[in-house]
Amino acid sequence: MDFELTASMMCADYGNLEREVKALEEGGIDSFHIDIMDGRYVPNFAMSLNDMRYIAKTAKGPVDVHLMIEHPNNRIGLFLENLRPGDTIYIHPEAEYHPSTTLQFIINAGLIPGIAINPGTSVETVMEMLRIVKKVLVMSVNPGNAGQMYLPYVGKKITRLLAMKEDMDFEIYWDGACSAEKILEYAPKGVKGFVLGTTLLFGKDRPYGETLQAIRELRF
Ligand code: S6P
Ligand code: MG
Repeated sequence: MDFELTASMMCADYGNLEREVKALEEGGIDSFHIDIMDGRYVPNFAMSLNDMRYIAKTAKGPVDVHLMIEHPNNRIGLFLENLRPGDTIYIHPEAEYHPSTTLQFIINAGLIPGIAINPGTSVETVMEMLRIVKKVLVMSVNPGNAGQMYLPYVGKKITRLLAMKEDMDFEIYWDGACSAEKILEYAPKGVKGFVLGTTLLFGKDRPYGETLQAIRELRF
């Protein structure tokens, strides 16, 4: 089955970032998920612009930058100039007055435009942006922290988005509390990728390669 696995790097060992990137790549990760927070849009700080720069430069594969910041439009250039075609930037539409302008900057820079949809954000409020973006990151936890519980009401929204994705030409990615059970349930339905954090990948005393292989070998 064709699905992507992305490592949530805010859950990685910061003391050994280079080793972490290498171990994940050798273990078969498809891409790196970089959570950028400003302490305002969400009540936390995670990775910084410099962390993103370092990982984007060190990694062979693509990076997905998840901006949990107010008014990303004001700062989008800082991210665009440090990324490459094939990399993705997700913004939260409710964090910007004119999110379609920000998305257009991302498109013009040759990167992949995405939106992240909070558990409490409905499909209706982002409908027009679904026509612009290539990726939709569905948050199954409230944004701001790793290690949270899955919010079951998000499942209905994923089902709706799955029914729209062909016509509107976007792919769906899962972010938050991603377990093997969720991959087993949602990969066959058409969710394209899964962000792996503390639930499945990090802090397990198990080599990343083994975990990733076990996920690829899940019996659907
Ligand atoms: C949350 C962030 C996510 C987390 C991820 C961690 O604000 O956007 O990307 O890092 O959810 O995974 P887990 O398995 O610890 O929830
Ligand atoms: Mg994220």
